[in-house]
Amino acid sequence: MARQQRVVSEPSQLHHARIMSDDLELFQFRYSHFNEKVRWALDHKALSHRRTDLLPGPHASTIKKMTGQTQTPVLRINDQYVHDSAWIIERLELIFTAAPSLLPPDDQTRDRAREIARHFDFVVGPAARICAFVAMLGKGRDARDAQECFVAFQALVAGRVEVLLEGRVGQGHGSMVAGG
Ligand SMILES: N[C@@H](CCC(=O)N[C@@H](CS)C(=O)NCC(=O)O)C(=O)O
Repeated sequence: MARQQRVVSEPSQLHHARIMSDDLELFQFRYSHFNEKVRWALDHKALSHRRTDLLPGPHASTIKKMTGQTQTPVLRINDQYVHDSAWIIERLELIFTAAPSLLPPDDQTRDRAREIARHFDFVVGPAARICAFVAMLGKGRDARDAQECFVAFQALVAGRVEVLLEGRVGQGHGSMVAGG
């Protein structure tokens, strides 16, 4: 059975009554950059939510019943299921307007932010995954491959991360504490 974990936010961080009354549950893989992006988004907006870990493989039938497809992350907002990290972020922006914004206010900068997000989703994220696999599986000659891989990866990230962190999001799996 999937292990459930609850994220606890300080009441002072919760921005308005709507946030308090909404029931949010993230169905996630713990080790996935798409899932991490949504965890960061929820952290940034200080939205209290529960995280349910799924095991890759058996996850498919659970997620398919909710969304008609098999990819995580999926966010349940009350009785609605939203999948795709980009759509989840757009939805959070639409609903939780009083919480800190995830996207810049003007259209042009917003589009640029979405473009950067796509770059991380489809270029930087998969490159990081390959580096991790090379480093985990490699020995001897492959250790040099891992070094080269990280150098190439750094070039992909250069100049694009400054705006992201600013100390406002959790690291790793966010501010998660064990719970039921
Ligand atoms: N475009 C999607 C991609 C999500 C994705 O690729 N999720 C992977 C984990 S990294 C997944 O759940 N794969 C399992 C599957 O496809 O059944 C998003 O941004 O959420």
